[in-house]
Amino acid sequence: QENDDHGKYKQRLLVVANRLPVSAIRKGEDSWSLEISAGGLVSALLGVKEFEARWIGWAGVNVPDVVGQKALTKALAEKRCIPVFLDEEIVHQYYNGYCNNILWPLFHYLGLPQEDRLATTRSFQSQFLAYEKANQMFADVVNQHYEEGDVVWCHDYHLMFLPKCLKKYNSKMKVGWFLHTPFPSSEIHRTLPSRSELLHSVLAADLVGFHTYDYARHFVSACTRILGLEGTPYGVEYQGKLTRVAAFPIGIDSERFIRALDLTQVQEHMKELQERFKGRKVMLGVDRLDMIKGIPQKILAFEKFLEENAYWRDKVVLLQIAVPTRTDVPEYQKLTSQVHEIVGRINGRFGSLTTVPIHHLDRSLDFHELCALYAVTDVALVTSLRDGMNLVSYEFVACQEKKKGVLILSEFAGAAQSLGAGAILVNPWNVTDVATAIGRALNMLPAEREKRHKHNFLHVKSHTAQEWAGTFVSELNDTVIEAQLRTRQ
Ligand code: ADQ
Repeated sequence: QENDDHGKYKQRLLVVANRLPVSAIRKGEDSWSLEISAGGLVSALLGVKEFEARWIGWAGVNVPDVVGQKALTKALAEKRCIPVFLDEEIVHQYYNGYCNNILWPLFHYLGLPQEDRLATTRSFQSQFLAYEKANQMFADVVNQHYEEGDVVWCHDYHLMFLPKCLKKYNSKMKVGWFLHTPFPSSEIHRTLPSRSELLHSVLAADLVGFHTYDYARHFVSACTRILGLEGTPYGVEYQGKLTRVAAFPIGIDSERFIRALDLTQVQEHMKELQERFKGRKVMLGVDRLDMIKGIPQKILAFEKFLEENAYWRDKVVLLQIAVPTRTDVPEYQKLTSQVHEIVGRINGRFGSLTTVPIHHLDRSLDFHELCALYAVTDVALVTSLRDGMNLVSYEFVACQEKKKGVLILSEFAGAAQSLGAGAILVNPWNVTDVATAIGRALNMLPAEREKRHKHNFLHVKSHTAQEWAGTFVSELNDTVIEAQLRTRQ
């Protein structure tokens, strides 16, 4: 076990998430290459120095043979990662099915997929059983590696069943659960056939966390209305104890972005971009290609803006970077072609032989390219139809200390609660509203831009990912101590 700077043992933190923070590529029968994927959660936990963190999760690959599993387990151990092996059928039913086809759209208020609503209803039961089974497999691995005093932090909608499985193994285990998506209104949650099972299981945790106070309130009211339990300002009374429910808004590792702007590679990318788009204002969208991000709505609003503002047609460009995800799901394939079609039409309508108004890229950018792009942008457009928080808006603000560009932000992103005062808030479903906001942002005077940027920059700088993770874990420790004191009284 590790010591901290004062020679004290560091508390162990088991972070349980569907995916490990590494991608594994098989090189031979018993050899693997691993690449760390730098997500928000990874950098958040890297910054938490007072705990010794280990990750438990699925490596994203099917490894049917024992030799391969042993070799991968060994390779991952060096990165402090512990794998959960899921076979193809479980992945299909649990991950693609229950998680991505049912919980994801429902938690974002999009309902069940339109075309196969009946098919989904029919396959619901088997997918839910696979979900329970997968969660039990995660619990088995956690239990094998758990040591007394460890803190177990479960993440996201994939693992709502986990707290209950863990507490069955050991009621003294300190268990926290955090949701990265919105928790919808209880009227929406009520439509889920497995609504009660999921709530009961999450309530088995000691601490339940959300990005915003609204999501926490929705959760408590679902417990009150669906399970008939008593909600208090601190949480929910459940089986003789209080399950603490609270908001823990995530942040980013802002210093990493700020520092990157001084790197030579980033400066070079910036120069190239400035040269390329000289004389034009740059508008930017960076999203995973997902229906919750409102990409078609954003592009249609930009079209409306160009339609009504002939003056701007050759003076502004929209760069939309959309990294494809869940590419094997038909709904996502449809979204990709829909976006391509709209972009093609608008470029045909407003482009010339030498320029087009929209540059759309279907790929991921590396960190340095991304920072350069954020830094040269005049107006960032985040038009999520729903979004737990939205870190892109934070990253943009962190990179704008020089330019003081404007953020147009959906009122349905969790980030609207923290960056709302500095951003122009919009309803992404209303293209006229977004088109008007684009005009306002492009014409905004420097003094107003500066004032708005300052507000958001202070927030992004002071509410970091590291602080988020540290606060959650210490609150979990405190919650358990308080509960023990209460039982002793
Ligand atoms: P996501 O839905 O993935 O996260 P977001 O919070 O915006 O959404 O984070 C996306 C991350 O991916 C950002 O760090 C961004 O830089 C990166 N990214 C996106 N497109 C990219 C591209 N084309 N190239 C390179 N990088 C790209 C979920 C929830 C969010 C919540 C987070 C964290 O849906 O609401 O904010 O988890 O809790």
